[in-house]
Amino acid sequence: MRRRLVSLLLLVACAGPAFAQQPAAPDRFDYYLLSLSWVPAYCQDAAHRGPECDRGLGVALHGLWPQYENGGWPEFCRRVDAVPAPLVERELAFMPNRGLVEHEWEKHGACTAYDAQTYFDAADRAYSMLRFPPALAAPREELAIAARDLRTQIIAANRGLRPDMVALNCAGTQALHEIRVCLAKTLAWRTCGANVGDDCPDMLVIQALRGGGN
Ligand code: U2P
Repeated sequence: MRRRLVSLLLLVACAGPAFAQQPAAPDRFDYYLLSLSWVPAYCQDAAHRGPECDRGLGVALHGLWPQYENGGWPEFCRRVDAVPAPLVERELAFMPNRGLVEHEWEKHGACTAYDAQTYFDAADRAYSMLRFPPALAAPREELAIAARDLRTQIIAANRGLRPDMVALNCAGTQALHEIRVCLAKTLAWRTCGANVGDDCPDMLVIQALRGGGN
């Protein structure tokens, strides 16, 4: 009896807080976080340098992430087949490289009830709904901008989008890394849930585009 109680307590302790990232049954989530990368910021980091850094990408699709209302997200919810090659090629119009397409499907897409085609159709649609403001059009030089002003520009460029639906992510630096937008399962923009917010300083920098631009 005593041993059973100890096992039970261990089980509860290992389960961790409610917002921990953990495998879960697919389609048990509340909303999506659409994550868009500012590619020049990633390419600044030697660890991320790859051929995608010569594609002149600005805002690229990082992923469409299932989220929990109270914070956190499920990940790697089920085993999935590889993304069909033609679909990977199609996604390169939105995403920086093949590895990311596969990774996002395995980690986040697997937590939807969709197959890869339907998941990426949804991700592409969510990406295509957004318009990008002048600050992100094609900066040829590094641009310093107040986070508040960038947010205002993003809202102004997208009718119906509100400040509490958008989070600016600087990955612990001064530089814009990601713009994240919250969406309902229907893909309509919605207010973000817990623990989704800005992590940028008041003044941030937007790194210059290299090459062509998008
Ligand atoms: O933010 C750093 C990395 O954590 C993962 N992340 C973050 C927020 C969230 O809501 N969901 C989530 O998965 C991302 O990991 P990735 O998909 O790149 O493996 C994000 O890059």
